[in-house]
Amino acid sequence: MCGPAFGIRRIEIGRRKTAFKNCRFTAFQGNFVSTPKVEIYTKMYCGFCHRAKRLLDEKGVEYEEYDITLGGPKRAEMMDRRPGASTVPQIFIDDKAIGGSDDLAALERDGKLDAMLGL
Ligand SMILES: N[C@@H](CCC(=O)N[C@@H](CS)C(=O)NCC(=O)O)C(=O)O
Repeated sequence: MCGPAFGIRRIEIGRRKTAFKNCRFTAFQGNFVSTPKVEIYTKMYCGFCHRAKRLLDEKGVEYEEYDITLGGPKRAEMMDRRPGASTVPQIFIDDKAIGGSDDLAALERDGKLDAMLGL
């Protein structure tokens, strides 16, 4: 959850100093606005992963990609965040589990994705 907090991160918005936690900031017309944090767990040679990333790229959204082709701690982290997940990609927006490529596409089809991405 991205929201005001004390002592985490301090940034000036207009004349107001506000602290936020778990937020990403983007400069916009001289001010900073918060943008959702998008994360995607992927594997090499995964068509569904490419499809999900293409949609995010088309929207001009920045995201953190974690390649778990070889397993490792990031795979364990993904399983922690989405217990029972058996496929990649697994996508998170502001720490909320979205699901995979089909789920992302469904949000887009239903006209809900842009708002979730802060667009
Ligand atoms: N419906 C899922 C399908 C995802 C899927 O089948 N991904 C394949 C890779 S492209 C997968 O994870 N297979 C199992 C594995 O690689 O362990 C989605 O839209 O994300």
